[in-house]
Amino acid sequence: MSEQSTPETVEPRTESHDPAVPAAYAAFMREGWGDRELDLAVEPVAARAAERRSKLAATFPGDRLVLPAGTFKVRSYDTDYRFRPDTAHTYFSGNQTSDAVLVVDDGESVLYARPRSSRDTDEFFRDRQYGELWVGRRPSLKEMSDALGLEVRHIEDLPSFDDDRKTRDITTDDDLARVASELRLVKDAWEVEQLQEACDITTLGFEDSVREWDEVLRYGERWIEGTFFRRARAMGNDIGYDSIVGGGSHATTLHWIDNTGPITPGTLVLLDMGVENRSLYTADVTRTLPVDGRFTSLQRELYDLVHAAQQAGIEAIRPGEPFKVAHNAAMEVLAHALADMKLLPVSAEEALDPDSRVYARWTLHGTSHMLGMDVHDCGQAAPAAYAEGTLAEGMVLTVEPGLYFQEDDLLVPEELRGIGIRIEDDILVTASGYENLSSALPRTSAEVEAWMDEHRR
Ligand SMILES: [Mn+2]
Repeated sequence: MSEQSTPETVEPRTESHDPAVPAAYAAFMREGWGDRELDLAVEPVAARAAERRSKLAATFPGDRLVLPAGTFKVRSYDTDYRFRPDTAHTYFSGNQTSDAVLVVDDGESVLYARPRSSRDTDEFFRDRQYGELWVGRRPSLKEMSDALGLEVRHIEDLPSFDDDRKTRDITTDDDLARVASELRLVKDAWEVEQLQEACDITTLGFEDSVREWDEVLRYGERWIEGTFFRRARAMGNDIGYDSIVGGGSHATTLHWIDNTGPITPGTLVLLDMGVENRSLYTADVTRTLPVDGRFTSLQRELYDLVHAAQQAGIEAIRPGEPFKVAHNAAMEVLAHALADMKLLPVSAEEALDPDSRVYARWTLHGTSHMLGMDVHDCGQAAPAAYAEGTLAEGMVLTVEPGLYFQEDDLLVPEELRGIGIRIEDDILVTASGYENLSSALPRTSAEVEAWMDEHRR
């Protein structure tokens, strides 16, 4: 299974401005290189990935299952985004390199992968996408096999699978995508450690942002986005999703990822940011901070309402409860609060009727989603296993209620317009209840103020 025998079947990916490569240069480049194949130890994820593949194969006996990692996506012309493998591919293989395809064939697994460039072709010194001298060394087939505990073959040897056997490709087969999602619903102890690490690095990223508050005031939302990203790259793999930095009324835009606005004294700033760790597990945390370090009395009143709703949602979590239990508990609090504020056109009870939901004009979204290697994890699970299902020990979900008063909402008093507040934590379902994995960040209004005092220079 040596890649040395692979024929030169693909033209190197070059650019029109690259200098010519005369035969003499090409020939000279191909000789005189030492072989530096590494001895790699098996990675911790390998045994788990093998167990996961067994479960997956057992669900589809006799079928051939195909799970691609995906490839680079163009940002503009010949500039690509940083590669991040498909979650299901990595969950079932452990592999994080691009362009690989995991094939589980009646229980036997092979990873077809693109290895380091051989020195028998021009790829290693001419190819801008995969060439070792351009983008760095990819692992060899043997290195990948050793690290992942899997048989690994060259991607160019991937068969066409045009026989009579049933082949399911996860990118087109809904049943395979569904089962792959459902198998990820319950996290094992190692996965919980990964999520805890992601939350801990996320905490540092939030602290970094507050520590640089003078720069935040000078440069606005962009500074927080950049500051958090620096921590994510330094200690994790990346951010798990585009950071949402909503200063002032931008906080009422649920997925404000432009992050181009100012941070203005007297207002709030909503930060929804999560680090993806190097095993690709992500946190998803939101805090809403007073720019001045102190909430105004109105801001505090609204903040405390959202906190009370979140607390009710978190405390409702235990195994056997419906997935929606946190949402329902939080909405109960917020609907009554909105009724007390005389904003609802009907009573809180009437508004909470599933056929009404008029209170949601100001709460907008559900409070919870599963969390794991995807920020919206397990999204292809059947409703019966997820949104309509029950919580089980080992599941990790967010609880993130919010109140949003749009700038142009004529149905609320002027003083509320342009205020958005969300508080979000990452909650592990334990045998007896729950554990908050992101509890290192402050949540009550008093704790938030003390924490800002502590970290602001
Ligand atoms: Mn979330």
